[in-house]
Amino acid sequence: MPEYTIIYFNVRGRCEAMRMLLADQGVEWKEDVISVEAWGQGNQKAKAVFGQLPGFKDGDIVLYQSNAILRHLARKHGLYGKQPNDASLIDMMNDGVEDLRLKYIRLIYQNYEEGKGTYIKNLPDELKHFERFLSENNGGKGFLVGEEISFADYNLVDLLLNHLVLAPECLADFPLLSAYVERVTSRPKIQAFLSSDAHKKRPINGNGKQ
Ligand code: 6SG
Repeated sequence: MPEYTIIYFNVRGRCEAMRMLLADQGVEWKEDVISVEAWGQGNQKAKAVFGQLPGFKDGDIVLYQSNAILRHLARKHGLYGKQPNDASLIDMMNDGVEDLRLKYIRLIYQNYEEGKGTYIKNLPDELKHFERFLSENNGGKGFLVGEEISFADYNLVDLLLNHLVLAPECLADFPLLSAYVERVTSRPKIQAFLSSDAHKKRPINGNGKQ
């Protein structure tokens, strides 16, 4: 019996990074899929701490807030760095990923048609920060922080994969980020997850835009 349950809509959205993390760690989980109709009835929303999903059940606790869930899993599965300052650097990078994710979500849900061109034009100014930070750790040949994968890596790679759908050429001028996405997504368990129906058949976003 899997001890973990993801409670979310049938989208990749704010849960695909945690799914990649769990798959890569060889951990099983259950999906409690909430339909738009069920959500509209309001009971689930009333139960959720901030009236939103995802929720995440781990034994006796139910957590909300996707980044708190990622951090919870990182603490439990050793994905929060090894050296004294690693956790702080990993937090910093994850906050940077969240800032870009919010811009992406705003584009997708609020401004897709009018905003897409400008968003793509400005994307290099967002991505360059990640490219530079990556270059400073082992010449960009490893992970964001330290020598092992962290929850921020899963979160960044998931967001970059979404951007490669939005703008297939967006990493062309970022050799380190391109190689990093390739390296992380070719980890055998991630590759298996990404080629499964559980990933491929789940829409990226809730409104059909991508
Ligand atoms: C939406 O914003 O999925 N939660 C979303 N929407 C429903 O009533 N800071 C936290 C976090 O990091 C943000 C949570 C997030 O966890 S995520 C939520 O709960 C609400 O507010 C994006 C997502 N979208 C899928 C969904 C939302 C709108 C359209 C499709 C559910 C299906 C249709 C309407 C509601 Fe729907």
